[in-house]
Amino acid sequence: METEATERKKVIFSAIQPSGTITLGNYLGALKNWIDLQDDYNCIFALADLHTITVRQEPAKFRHNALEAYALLLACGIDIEKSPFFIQSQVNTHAQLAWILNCYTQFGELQRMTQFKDKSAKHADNVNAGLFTYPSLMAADILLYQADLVPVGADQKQHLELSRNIAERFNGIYSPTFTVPDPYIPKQGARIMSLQEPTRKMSKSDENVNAYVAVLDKPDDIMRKFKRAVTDSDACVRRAEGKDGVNNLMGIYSCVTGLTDEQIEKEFEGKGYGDFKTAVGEAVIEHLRPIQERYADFMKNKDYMEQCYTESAKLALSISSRTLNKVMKKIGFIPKAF
Ligand code: ATP
Ligand code: LTN
Repeated sequence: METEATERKKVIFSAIQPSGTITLGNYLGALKNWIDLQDDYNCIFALADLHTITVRQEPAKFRHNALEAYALLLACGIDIEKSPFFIQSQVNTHAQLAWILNCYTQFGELQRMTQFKDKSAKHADNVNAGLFTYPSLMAADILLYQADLVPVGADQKQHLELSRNIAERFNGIYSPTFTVPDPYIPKQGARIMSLQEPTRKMSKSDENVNAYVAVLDKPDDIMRKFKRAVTDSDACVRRAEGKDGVNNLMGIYSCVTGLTDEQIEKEFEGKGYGDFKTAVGEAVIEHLRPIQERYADFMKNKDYMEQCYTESAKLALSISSRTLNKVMKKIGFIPKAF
């Protein structure tokens, strides 16, 4: 066996669906962390577009959303020299391993997934088998790269737990094949709430556009949404139980300025919510400005993007094929002779 001179960096895998516009919640809660992880880990990122068709998509819009999400993630700071960032549907091993893992996943396990229950209630007219087996595709995404850690939000924890169970089951039936992934909990985990109903998370599928800020929203719209944000009648900028709206605005302000709660409370001592909301709006606009500019540049340079996702897909295919071949051999499929 070869001994490695330097300790191997841990592998991180994560993905996001191109299912619509990317919100400030997605950015501060997930994407910003991805960017910060790139130096310390071997990161592999993907646009999980196969997952997206569990909900019916209009082809032109779907294509646009995927390209927009790809450009935006590059603009946020994914550096493909460090971290391959590919499009899931372009790497065939994902759908192949997902089928195999479906045969090592129990019906009852999938039935217990809360996201399946929620989404099937929401899209009652299209409760397709893909929506049901979505977690085994997610397990395939992760296990193909032998990921040690997976940064996920609270809503995806149950799916990650299932990925671990599938990996352990397969390893137990055959022999160690998959790394069993752990969730990665960021040091500073931001959970951004709706600007209109601050007890609910900010979500891009909210029917009320004032409830979320999209990373690509125009400055005027961002300011308008913050000015309309729901607060309380206490009229004092401080973090306290029950002040969900203000707590959320403080959280957002802290994420984009790096200020602590105490510093924020001090800055707005004796000032009203009007001043505070304007300051939050301005800080968010300034934080997003360079991202929006880079996004516009990438969208003008589609050839460059094509090069990025193609190179990344080639690399992803070569890494993931090693795992898939191992799996197929263990199960007893006849090896390909071509
Ligand atoms: P949907 O409205 O379709 O549920 P969403 O906006 O909630 O979409 P997802 O695509 O489910 O977003 O999530 C993408 C990533 O962003 C996940 O890692 C998720 O945990 C994170 N995320 C989503 N919303 C928030 C939020 N409000 N605060 C922090 N992180 C979030
Ligand atoms: N299901 C996730 C996106 C996703 C993912 C993954 C996240 C697909 N495959 C693998 C982490 C690891 C979502 O909807 N947020």
